[in-house]
Amino acid sequence: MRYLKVTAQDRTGNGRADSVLLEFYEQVGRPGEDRLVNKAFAVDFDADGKVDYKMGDVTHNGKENSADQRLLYRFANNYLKLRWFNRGAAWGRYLKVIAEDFHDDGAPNVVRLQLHEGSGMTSERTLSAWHAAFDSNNDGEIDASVQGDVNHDGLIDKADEKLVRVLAATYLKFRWY
Ligand SMILES: [Ca+2]
Ligand SMILES: [Ca+2]
Ligand SMILES: [Ca+2]
Ligand SMILES: [Ca+2]
Repeated sequence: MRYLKVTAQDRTGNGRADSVLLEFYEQVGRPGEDRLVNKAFAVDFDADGKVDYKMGDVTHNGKENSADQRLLYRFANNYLKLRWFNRGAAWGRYLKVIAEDFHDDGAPNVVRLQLHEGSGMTSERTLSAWHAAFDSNNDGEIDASVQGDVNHDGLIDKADEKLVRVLAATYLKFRWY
């Protein structure tokens, strides 16, 4: 099974995340033995919510080009809106993204976004919140979602739904499943 781990940090201590690290993992063997296969990162130097620098081959085809840059930019900018980051250089808070293919036809039907806090990737105890987006008819477009307060602003509204859908849709374009 493959999954993406996303960790953001507020290294400058201004209360907003300034870096987003994407780690693409493959689950092999026992929990904790997962293999890190690919990495990408984005930096928002001035913490204005718009990524200023980014690097990584998020489509995993061995080439880094404008498609990677565009996807990474979209994903990281939207991730910043979650406000799920670590103060300083800590790693306890992260998002785990998994796509599942119910029909086993190569096209995922659900993208799960699981917010964790604490150590241990597989432990249910570290799960803090989850959201999910669905592509029920296999056309590659998200058509439904289930979410809570995704952007942590105290409200559950259209903005949360939009955020889950764009993160899930972008994740599907990473083709990490
Ligand atoms: Ca910026
Ligand atoms: Ca690429
Ligand atoms: Ca669909
Ligand atoms: Ca909200």
